[in-house]
Amino acid sequence: MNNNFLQPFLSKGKVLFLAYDHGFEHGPKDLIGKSIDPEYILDLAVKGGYTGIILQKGIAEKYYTGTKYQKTVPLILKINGKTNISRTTDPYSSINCSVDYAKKLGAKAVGYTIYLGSKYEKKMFADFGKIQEQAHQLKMAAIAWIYPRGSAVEDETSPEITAYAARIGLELGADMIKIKYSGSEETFRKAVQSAGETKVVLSGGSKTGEEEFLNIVESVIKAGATGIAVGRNVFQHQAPLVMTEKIKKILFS
Ligand code: FBP
Repeated sequence: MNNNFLQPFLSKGKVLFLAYDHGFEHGPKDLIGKSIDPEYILDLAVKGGYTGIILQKGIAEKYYTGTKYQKTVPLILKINGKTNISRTTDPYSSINCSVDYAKKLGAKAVGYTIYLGSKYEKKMFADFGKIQEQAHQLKMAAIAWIYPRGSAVEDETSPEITAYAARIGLELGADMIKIKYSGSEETFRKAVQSAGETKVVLSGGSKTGEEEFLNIVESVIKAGATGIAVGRNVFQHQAPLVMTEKIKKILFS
């Protein structure tokens, strides 16, 4: 069964997502300068030509739904979240929004994080199983953030575990997965192959040097990724729109 649920996010067959759930996941310390203001980020998404924005429920309700932004940038509603205050070795990120409500807020996709290898992975697989079916019934895409993490995981970004994460995405029926960089174009290609018909996007990661980040973007696109979801490497950059243009040049040319 093939579907077209990712269509609203595609531009020339690629996606460029602006991730903005860091206030929840990491706290306001990540939201340097103007990026503390959700409107500033939504303006950046519009001006930068992002093909999707990732928000938690409260920000969508107060700044996105029914506004000019809703007409311009499609929403991926992140429906689970956890903080980094309770630093448990085996993470679980609880659901705080239903798929139904995400649809009401205008989302075209829902996002859900699975911590592969956590002792709670079975609960996350069960959650995502239901979420994926509900999303498809409502003609929305189901996007899985798949981050290997927990006491059983020695190296969260090893080539083997990254390819395994990608395969889990395919087998769970995710339309798209968001995974971390595995260290090289060759190993990322293996992950893309493992994901089969499930589309793969890079999860940006913490702020690095500009050239280093652009090299990673280039390598994942060459490896067959559909695009990237970026947060800190753009909104913590001194010139976010300039950085956005550099990323777009790699992605869309
Ligand atoms: P970045 O591009 O800033 O890394 O954002 C991607 C993202 O997945 C966010 O959606 C999320 O807040 C964060 O990374 C979680 O990263 P981690 O759990 O590794 O701290």
